[in-house]
Amino acid sequence: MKEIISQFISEVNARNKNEPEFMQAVTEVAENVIPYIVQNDIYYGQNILLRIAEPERVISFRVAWIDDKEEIQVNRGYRVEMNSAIGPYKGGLRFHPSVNLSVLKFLAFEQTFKNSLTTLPMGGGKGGSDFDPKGKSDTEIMRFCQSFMTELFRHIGPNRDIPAGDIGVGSREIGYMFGQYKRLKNEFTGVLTGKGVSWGGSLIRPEATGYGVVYFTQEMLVNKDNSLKDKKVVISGSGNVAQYAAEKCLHLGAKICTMSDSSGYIYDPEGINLEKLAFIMDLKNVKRGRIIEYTNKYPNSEFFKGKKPWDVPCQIALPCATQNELGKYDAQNLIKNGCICIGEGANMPCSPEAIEIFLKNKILFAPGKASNAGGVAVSGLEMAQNSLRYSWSRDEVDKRLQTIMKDIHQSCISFGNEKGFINYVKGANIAGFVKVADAMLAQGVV
Ligand code: NDP
Ligand code: 2IT
Repeated sequence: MKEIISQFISEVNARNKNEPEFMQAVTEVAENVIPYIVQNDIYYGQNILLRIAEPERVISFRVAWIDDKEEIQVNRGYRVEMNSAIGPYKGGLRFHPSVNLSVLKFLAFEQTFKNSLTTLPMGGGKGGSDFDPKGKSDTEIMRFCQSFMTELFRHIGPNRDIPAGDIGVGSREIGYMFGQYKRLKNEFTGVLTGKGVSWGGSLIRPEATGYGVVYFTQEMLVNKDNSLKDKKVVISGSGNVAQYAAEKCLHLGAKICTMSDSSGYIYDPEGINLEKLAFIMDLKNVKRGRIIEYTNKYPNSEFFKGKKPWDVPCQIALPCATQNELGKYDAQNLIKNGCICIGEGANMPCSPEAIEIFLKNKILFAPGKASNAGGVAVSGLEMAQNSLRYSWSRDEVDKRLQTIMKDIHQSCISFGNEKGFINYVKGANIAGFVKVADAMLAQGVV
């Protein structure tokens, strides 16, 4: 079996040289899915995973725009249309200087499996730009978004490809891009999700990823007759996912010890309560400041420059910032300090070595494609509401989100039960694969 897997990895690697993040994502899936394919005749000999690992289409384009000093800037824009077997391409846009094809292909590949897990009819895609929104004025952001959409608009559509937010893309950027799409097409359609509620957005979409991570984490704990109540939680990030993960943890009676940004993390020994979280939300979403400013407002807290929060003792860890932010030594530290459960809010935040340690130690570990699927799931519900030309209440959307997270948890159990230990990585990979593979087989050689 090892040989079949390594042959497959070499073949994919030969076509995708210098794409380490993409290969990391493909390798993890291959290790779980290839043994399943070998045991199941309908998939065997169809090169089905090889087909899934090849994007249906990759679009790359120039984004020229004028900054506030009237200088011309050039960035690169992308859309990776990975898989449309079960629905139109769906996935976020990331604006960050680290964006390249390897990063977007890993995200689009993960998205294909994640979207399949949601039970909703969405294919996989991802896009973005190496544009750095940090320090840019509001008008610079608007000009960039307009220029980006001036090319992207011809590749997307409500039945073709429906982007949304990701790192560096929130409601402000979605607004500017939606406005430009509407001008270019002269059509008001649900072409993006994460829209404002008064112009086609869904209630709960801003909260959905963070809430979903916590619903999934709670499910894992309940399955072990445990809960989040009174647990110490360490969170990385202080953006959209981290903020609402923190909020839901507080609703469920947990204590939040840390949050972070790319400069370092803050530790509050008294816990970050709802009032302090409101300060962080205002700091990050309105003032667009840095997390260190928390320590000026709350002097009992401490800032650890350039550090990640994984050496802070906790029972639950929720990495909600970015890929590969939690490595082997962090995993060892977490376990040593009493951590029993990890829920990935970000996409691929734990390195393969860290995951191996969690699984070896039989720690509850939720991979992002399962635990952070709540965001895209509510995007799917936003698309459904747009098609109906109708809006559901907050409570209705939240209930549907909870049901979807429970269903994903159940799918992971169905495919990942190893003599009582739930291997959520294996469960999510196989469950996500089956639906996409079945659709592709039914549709001929595609
Ligand atoms: P935001 O842009 O709102 O926040 C990102 C946070 O992560 C910020 O605190 C940012 O710090 C930090 N961060 C970003 N890059 C790095 C880095 N290279 N090193 C350290 N810290 C970093 O993004 P989101 O909260 O939306 O996304 C966070 C993660 O969740 C991503 O992995 C994303 O793919 C994933 N995700 C998002 C979903 C969504 O609906 N938004 C859905 C599912 C997954 P700083 O401000 O200093 O850059
Ligand atoms: O990684 C993700 O699932 C997202 N950034 C959300 C995608 C979406 O289409 O809502």
